[in-house]
Amino acid sequence: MRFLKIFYLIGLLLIILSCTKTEEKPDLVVDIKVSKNGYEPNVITVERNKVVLFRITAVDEGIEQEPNSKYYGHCFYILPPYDVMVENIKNGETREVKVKMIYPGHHIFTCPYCVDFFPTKGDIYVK
Ligand SMILES: [Cu+2]
Repeated sequence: MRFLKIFYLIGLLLIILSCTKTEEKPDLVVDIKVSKNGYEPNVITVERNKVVLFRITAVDEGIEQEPNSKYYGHCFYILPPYDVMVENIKNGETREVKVKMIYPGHHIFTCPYCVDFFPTKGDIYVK
């Protein structure tokens, strides 16, 4: 019973430590536009451990035309280990997310809604 408690606490701690979304003050702002032509810019280079405020603006409706459809709009999804998702960014809308860039190396961001049809894919290099 006591062992289970310890495992539970370790698990909880790992979840907290691996959380890359943050409420800390941003060190820099990165503005990104997303459309059927992809992300602009689609290559982003940041320094490790900086807090980045990503501001993502959708400039078209994405794969679906109907604003009430499930896959209307675009996403900004940074793949694991970041695993940060901003969904349903509607045409003309700007959404924000703050991420602490704790994992070095090459990471990919994409729009799972429409990446099979449009070049909505980009690279983040954390130095
Ligand atoms: Cu999309």
